[in-house]
Amino acid sequence: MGSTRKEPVIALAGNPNTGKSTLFNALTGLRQHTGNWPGKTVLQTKGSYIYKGRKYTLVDLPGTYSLLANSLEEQVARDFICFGGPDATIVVVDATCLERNLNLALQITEITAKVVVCVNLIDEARRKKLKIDREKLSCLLGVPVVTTAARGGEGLPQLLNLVDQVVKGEIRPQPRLVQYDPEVETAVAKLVPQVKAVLGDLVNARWLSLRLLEGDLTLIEAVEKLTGKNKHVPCGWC
Ligand SMILES: Nc1nc2c(ncn2[C@@H]2O[C@H](COP(=O)(O)OP(=O)(O)OP(=O)(O)O)[C@@H](O)[C@H]2O)c(=O)[nH]1
Ligand SMILES: [Mg+2]
Repeated sequence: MGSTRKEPVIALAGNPNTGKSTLFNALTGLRQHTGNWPGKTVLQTKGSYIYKGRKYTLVDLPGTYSLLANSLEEQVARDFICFGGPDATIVVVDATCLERNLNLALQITEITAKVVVCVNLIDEARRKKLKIDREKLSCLLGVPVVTTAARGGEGLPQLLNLVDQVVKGEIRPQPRLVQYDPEVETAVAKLVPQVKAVLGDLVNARWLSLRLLEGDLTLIEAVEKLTGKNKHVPCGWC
């Protein structure tokens, strides 16, 4: 994939109600605008922030529990992460129900390694006497993890610093990928070279192979557009 844009684009993903918009507002302030995702009735919110003299664009994705494209929102979030070429993706998870939230985090790290996990609502977790072992979580996921309380601004400088480092390649996350049953892995191993032959680096070949095995029709459609005349899927950014 890779991007030639001067201004890095950061996607903000996460389950509903995890504080994505609170974080988005805290980072972008008044520098934001809304519209619809092209051809969809789903609201699109984009904004920008400056970090170390560099302008970053932030895209607040719809809250989703998965990226399996069961709803318009899931499709929008998936297509942006998959085809929109964000320079990094922040996955906002709820510190008070981490396990449920990590499902989406794992799905996203299957698509892209350029991920920072933001464990938000850490103040709520503290109140409930829950302790988050940030380093262990980071080690288990293979991506940087930061704890935040977006409503009070706690942890935001650390988050911006990690995002900046991932964008610049100073941190190269190495997500621990889910290993599936041998039958699935054998099929994936056969498909990956064929996907790469057609799409090159445009899409993560392992992830796409898994989805093709599932028979995900929305994705086949998206890939057809990608390989079509314009080699481009409207991602809302362009
Ligand atoms: N205590 C606490 N509350 C927070 C924090 N971040 C967000 N909230 C609250 O959590 C609620 C949901 O926040 P939103 O920012 O709307 O969540 P969202 O992820 O954008 O939700 P969707 O757009 O529906 O997916 C709001 O009432 C926020 O004020 C935080 O760090 N601590
Ligand atoms: Mg929101």
